[in-house]
Amino acid sequence: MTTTFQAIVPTLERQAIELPSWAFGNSGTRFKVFGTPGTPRTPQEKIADAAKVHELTGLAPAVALHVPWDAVDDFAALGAHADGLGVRLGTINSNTFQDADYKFGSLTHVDAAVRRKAIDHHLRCIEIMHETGSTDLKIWLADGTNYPGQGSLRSRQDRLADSLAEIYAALGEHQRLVLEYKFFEPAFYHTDVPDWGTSFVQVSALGDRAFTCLDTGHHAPGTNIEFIVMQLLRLGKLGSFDFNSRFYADDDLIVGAADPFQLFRILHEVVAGGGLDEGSPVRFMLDQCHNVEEKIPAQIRSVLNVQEMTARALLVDRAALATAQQEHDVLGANDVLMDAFHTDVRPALAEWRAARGLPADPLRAYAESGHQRLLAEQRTGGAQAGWGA
Ligand code: PSV
Ligand code: MN
Ligand code: MN
Repeated sequence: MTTTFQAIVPTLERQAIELPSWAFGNSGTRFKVFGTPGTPRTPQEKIADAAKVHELTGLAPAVALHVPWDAVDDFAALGAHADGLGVRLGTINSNTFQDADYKFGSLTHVDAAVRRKAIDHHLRCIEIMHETGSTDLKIWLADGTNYPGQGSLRSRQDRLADSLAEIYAALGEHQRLVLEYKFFEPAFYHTDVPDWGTSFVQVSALGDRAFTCLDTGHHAPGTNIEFIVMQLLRLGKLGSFDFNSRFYADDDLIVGAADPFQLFRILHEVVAGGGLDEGSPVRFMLDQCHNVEEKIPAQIRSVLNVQEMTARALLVDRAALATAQQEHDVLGANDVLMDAFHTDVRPALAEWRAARGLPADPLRAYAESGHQRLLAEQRTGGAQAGWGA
């Protein structure tokens, strides 16, 4: 291995992973939402929990909000609250899937009045972005149908394009739109933005400040996600990641928990495609919902997992890999990748953290701090995350 840990430190120093506010609320399945003591009751408390993750890891300087799950009267004041805690407000996620009017779609709906309402919701999100200084509007649509013939696939796509164009036109100069895709759920026959290709087609029609968001849990089992990462980077349209992991469907589990090797392969393509270079358009975010585990340690575990796999991906000996590929050295090329994947970077990262005044072991520091106990005593009647709320 010719790349040293020292050589990758400048890139690691730049790494920032945005946390979703909804990860800190109680969430669950359609069977049961189990409460966890100490769960935040307000957006302010969710931000405080996210700030704790940043304080212990130095990795998570921003918190993504979900509108209207994070409803406050004064978003500028919420931004000031975040600043005071050492973090900032990040991506604004819109929500067009819980209002009864959206039963048959939102931005794709056949009825112009419903489309108007959904577009107006996004225009309100853009106003909020101006108040919070957020740069990204993330759109994930639940739109789709359950049965063949239920809707016109093509007309829905045309209406989506028109709705997105109106939203895009309202963006400020420094704001971006990222369109997330998901192959099914809650619609089961078709989803209006099911795959990266559809997202790519739609955002390409909008302009330079529209990108695709890749949620790692939103693909059919067996999909080669790192190939999609490579392709979107190659096309300059990878705007952001929603990291999480899954065993079956959109499980939203701790990133790197189900398939650490896949996370490594994804980050290898990110590094190879310049996604971690200065000025790269790629933003990193978690999109997780913790059902039974404590939320703050779960987010700490997740950002550390992303950092560990990033370090391993950065350690890939790219010159040796290029030579092996050129020479059709199949096993040699694979060895170069696997050498990096099998490198235990945890001791070096712990040392590096300590040198920056961070706890060498953030999870242990959190457990020993007694913070969770304190939260459980202080907070009663914690709020549920948006799902099922
Ligand atoms: C629904 O699948 C989802 O998990 C999407 O991934 C969004 O990013 C998230 O909810 C928040 O709206
Ligand atoms: Mn997502
Ligand atoms: Mn999802």
